[in-house]
Amino acid sequence: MDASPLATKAYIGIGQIKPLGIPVLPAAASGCGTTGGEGKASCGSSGGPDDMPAEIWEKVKNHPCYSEEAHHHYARMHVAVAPACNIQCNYCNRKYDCSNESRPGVVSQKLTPDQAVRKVVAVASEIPQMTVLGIAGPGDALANPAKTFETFRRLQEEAPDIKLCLSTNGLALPDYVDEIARYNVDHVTITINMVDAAVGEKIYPWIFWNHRRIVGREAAQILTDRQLLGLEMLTARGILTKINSVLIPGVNDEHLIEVNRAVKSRGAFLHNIMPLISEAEHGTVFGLTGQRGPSAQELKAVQDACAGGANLMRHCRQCRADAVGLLGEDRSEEFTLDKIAAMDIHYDLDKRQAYQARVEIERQAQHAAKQRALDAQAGLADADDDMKLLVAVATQGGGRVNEHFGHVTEFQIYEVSAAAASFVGHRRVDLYCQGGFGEDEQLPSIVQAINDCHAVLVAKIGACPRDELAAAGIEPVDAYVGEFIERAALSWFADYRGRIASGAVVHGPRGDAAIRQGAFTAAATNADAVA
Ligand code: CLF
Ligand code: SF4
Repeated sequence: MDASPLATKAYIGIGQIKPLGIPVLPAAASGCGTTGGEGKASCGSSGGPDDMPAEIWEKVKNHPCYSEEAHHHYARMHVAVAPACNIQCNYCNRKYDCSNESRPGVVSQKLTPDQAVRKVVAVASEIPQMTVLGIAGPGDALANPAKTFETFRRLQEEAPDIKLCLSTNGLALPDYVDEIARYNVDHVTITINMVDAAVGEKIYPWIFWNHRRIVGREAAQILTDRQLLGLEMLTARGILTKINSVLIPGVNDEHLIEVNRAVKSRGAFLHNIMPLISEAEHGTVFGLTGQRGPSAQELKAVQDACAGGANLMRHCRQCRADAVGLLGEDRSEEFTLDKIAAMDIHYDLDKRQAYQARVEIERQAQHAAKQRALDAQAGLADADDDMKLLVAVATQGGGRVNEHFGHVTEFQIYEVSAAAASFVGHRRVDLYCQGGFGEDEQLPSIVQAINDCHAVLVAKIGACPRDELAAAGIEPVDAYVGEFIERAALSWFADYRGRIASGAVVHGPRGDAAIRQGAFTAAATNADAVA
């Protein structure tokens, strides 16, 4: 398991938001495994609008990507109006979605701005907690400026309460910052995989810029210069920026620590380090040349090494360019053009706001209840206990242990010590329960996905998976049904420490875990659905 010695701030939660323009602190020279220690772990953090500038709170509180807590309550959608791209990434095949922002799968339907606006209004009517509209491909939003900005312009008029979000590779960004500001696009994601052209030429074979195709190191140099300039320009205008970086083992893994420093110094609000998705059947250069994606341990090591720099996002689902719904779910099939045409669409702003007010009350109640549960546990920890380990959690929401093992398509992973339990990521798995019976062939891949964990906290688990997990050294735990996750993890940890002390268990390190290729979609409940 990861041996990072200090608590990390795993994600941005309420109360962990820093204003823009904070000075750069030089990262410790020891690189991987170092940590900033700039704040408490997420567990036990209080939070709310009092903890940050009001204008930043307003921008992030309902954005599922910019606030880990918000993603349990609020949804986003993408409209695929941007098919063209102005660069080539070695992890992308033009026949597929942009791998930066989506799992490699063909976009179902490319949309005109007209169709896109109708779709957004339809979704907003049906899903009142949908608060953010993003344009994230399937190519590059700013390589298709007319369609992108026409969509934003119309939406500002027709659905003024929806936040606008844009994702770009950054090459054209400096040319469009004024336009982005004009349409009140609150959030911009730039995919920055390197700040050194020697690294960049291994990722980007060419760019198309100033009417010509440029290759090699020159191309990478122009790209990095444009990305960083665009970031600085957005920061100067107070537009929140998120940097996505694709972790490519052996190419940019340790270099991402430098990327993190570079983007933080330019005011980036959030850094999202994502695993490379690479399979030969995707037809990408990396897929065809056998470039692998990172293991779970490799991903966490780089993320941990960046802790203390720009705030880290760890709940990204690498969603499709036409995704609809909460992160981790995809309801796009409910909103095809045919189905939208048959809908009676009525955009009711009051109804949306009333619904969101109820969501907010529930969210605050959950937050307060969790805080009370954790406060009750405070002070029980042994201050000298520096052991840290990972647990997997089966949850269907509400921040509680409340899902059956067999129904899980995504485990949440928490790092737990005597003092804190922090969300550090998620692991997609194929469903074990297949309509009344357990699919034992799935078990090895599920074990592989959480193989770095010492325990799995579930609401219920059958005898067969229980035995297989135990044989693999992962303790199945169903003693905390309905408990808040952090409290359950801390209680289990205290119990585990007690059993080590009494000799009832022998503690040992865990191994690495595999990251399942491809993002979860609704269809992924069928094992065949995702490549
Ligand atoms: Fe979409 Fe991206 Fe906006 Fe979010 S996604 S354009 S910032 S609304 Fe979010 Fe999806 Fe990860 Fe992107 S989970 S891939 S980070
Ligand atoms: Fe593909 Fe996106 Fe890279 Fe363009 S920026 S090549 S669409 S991954």
